[in-house]
Amino acid sequence: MCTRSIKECLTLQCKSLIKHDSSLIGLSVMRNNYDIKLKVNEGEISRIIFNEALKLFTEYSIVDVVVVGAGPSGLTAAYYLAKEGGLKTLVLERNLGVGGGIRGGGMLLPVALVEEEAMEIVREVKCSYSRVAESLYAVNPIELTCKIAAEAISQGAKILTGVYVEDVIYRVEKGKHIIRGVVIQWTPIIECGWHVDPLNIYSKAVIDATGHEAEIVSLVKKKLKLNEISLIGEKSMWASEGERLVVEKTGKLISGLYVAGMAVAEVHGLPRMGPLLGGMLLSGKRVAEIILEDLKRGEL
Ligand code: 48H
Repeated sequence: MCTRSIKECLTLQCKSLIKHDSSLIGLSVMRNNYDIKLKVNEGEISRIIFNEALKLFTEYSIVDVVVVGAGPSGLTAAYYLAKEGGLKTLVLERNLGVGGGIRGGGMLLPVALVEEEAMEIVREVKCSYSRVAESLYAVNPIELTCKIAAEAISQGAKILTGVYVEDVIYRVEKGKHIIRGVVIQWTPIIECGWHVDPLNIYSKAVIDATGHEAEIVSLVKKKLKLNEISLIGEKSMWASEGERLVVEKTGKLISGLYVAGMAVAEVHGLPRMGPLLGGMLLSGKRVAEIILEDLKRGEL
């Protein structure tokens, strides 16, 4: 008489079936892949994290370019700086995720529009799109910004989130101000209002890609009292002019300080354009190109 329970008999039968039926061997292999066996203890997990992070922070405390803001313009700039120039590029973002203001598409509808002129970038990062009007394409802004971020990282750029840029490093040479990096703090420290002294990232160039606020330009103007920097303030909606001018006016403000994306509109008093992305992408690409030219000319 069989002393096994029905459940035990069924389990045994299934096991022998998996063993003998070759069509089920794949299934048995798949089952094994779910069987995680962690070979380190909890303390070792922390030690590895500390070591890896320390390597990153040590290597990236001196870089070629700091990009402040991981919105569409900052991410695109980082992608081209790393890809075209092989520059040591660090993106600093105060939020926990990347994508900036465009993550919410148009009024939280998950769609943004890109003009033909910027579609090369969309195609290069292998983002999906659909043609919606003449020379105009619809994209999912989360897919696009995540793909630009992933490609920027693949090209060697680093992105740190939860890091707030609260000041800049500067020098004065022959009466001219030069920006030489940024002063950083963890965002939660800023948010809870504690006074904790910050740390610094030294760089040849800093890009203000902080969007509507133009935070870096505005703090440079205020703290260093630089009259040559204008901060006119963004104008109301005029989509086509906003898109055209934001790319045209992208560039250097003073030695070491560059501006891209919506921050350009804030600085130069340009119209806004709503959920259009062509201007942001091309502004990011253009600022990378300008920095690479300045480097080649020995101006950085
Ligand atoms: C660290 C900071 C700091 C700081 C800000 O707003 P963004 O998406 O900026 P852009 O210029 O790449 O793109 C603008 C676009 O999203 C947009 O808003 C458009 C097209 N609007 C048109 C319209 O009509 O309204 O990203 C800027 C990023 C954000 O993620 C901020 O969190 C970050 O910069 N940031 N990061 N330190 N001090 N200040």
